[in-house]
Amino acid sequence: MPMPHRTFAQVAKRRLTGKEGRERIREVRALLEELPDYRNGPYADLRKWLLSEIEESRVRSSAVHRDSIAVRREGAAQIALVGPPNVGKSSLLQALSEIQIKTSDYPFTTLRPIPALTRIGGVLVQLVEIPGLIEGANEDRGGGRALLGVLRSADAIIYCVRATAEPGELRPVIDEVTLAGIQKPAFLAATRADEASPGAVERLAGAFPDLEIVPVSVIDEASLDAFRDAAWRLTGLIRVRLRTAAGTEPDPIALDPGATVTDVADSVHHDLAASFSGARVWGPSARFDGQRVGRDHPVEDGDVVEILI
Ligand SMILES: Nc1nc2c(ncn2[C@@H]2O[C@H](COP(=O)(O)OP(=O)(O)OP(=O)(O)O)[C@@H](O)[C@H]2O)c(=O)[nH]1
Ligand SMILES: [Mg+2]
Repeated sequence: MPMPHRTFAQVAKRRLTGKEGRERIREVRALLEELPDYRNGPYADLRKWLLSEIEESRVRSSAVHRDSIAVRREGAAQIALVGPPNVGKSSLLQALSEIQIKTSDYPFTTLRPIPALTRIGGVLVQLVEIPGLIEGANEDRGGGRALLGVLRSADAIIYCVRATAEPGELRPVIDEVTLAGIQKPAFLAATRADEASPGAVERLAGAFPDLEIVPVSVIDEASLDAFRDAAWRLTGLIRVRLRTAAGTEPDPIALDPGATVTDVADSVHHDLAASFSGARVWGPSARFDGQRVGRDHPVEDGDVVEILI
């Protein structure tokens, strides 16, 4: 006695739920094997439906493949800038880096993610403008899935909205990111702050109590510095400078928190990490200037380290 066709349809749907691509096709094939081989009637309809599922899964997976966008990682961390159109994301990237990007007073000037390297306290960090993330992105509206994919691989997110905006303008963006299950360190940049009337930033802060608000304007250098500092804090990285016979290196090394002097030596050269005998340390992790430490001594943000061979 075969399973009643209605039960079979229910079981089939349950078994296909949440499966995509090759896995879905394999499951469909297994179901086809189990299906009674009638030429007509409800079982034949089920067969037709399952066969069409194979074809549709194929089309969907090739579409997902084509639509994914890879942004080549550069620098110590990758931070995505996301927000409604026309809030000044490209202008910010321009003000913070060397690149020339198209900006304009129209929405959707930027159509693809644009990376730009910015130097924060001597360390290069990659900022990526994510254009046009709109309501329905999770259903791929506006090519949203690929954009969410870029956000997913970033280390942190900066939400951007005009300081004068109604909070409702940013809400759909945050909702789509949340719906996609993406959770990253984040803050909210209140952009074009020079246009804002007093109280505007406080209003945004009230609407988004969970996010630190950083007001920023491309014509206010001090606000750009504060933006850089906040972006650096999002990375969670620490900065350590090397001291050599020639003096202290101007550009720091970026390391994960918890790094030791061995990691510092390793960033200079793998061989050095294998052979060095210890280090001298100045700064927050040292009990006194020039303290002699062993290979496993943990460094802290702001340390200066001399590797001893
Ligand atoms: N007053 C003022 N205007 C700004 C500021 N930043 C950007 N703008 C203006 O805002 C408009 C939009 O800037 P874009 O940088 O293109 O904005 P976007 O968010 O990249 O826009 P899309 O890529 O089109 O979504 C332009 O006319 C800029 O000149 C700012 O800090 N102050
Ligand atoms: Mg833009």
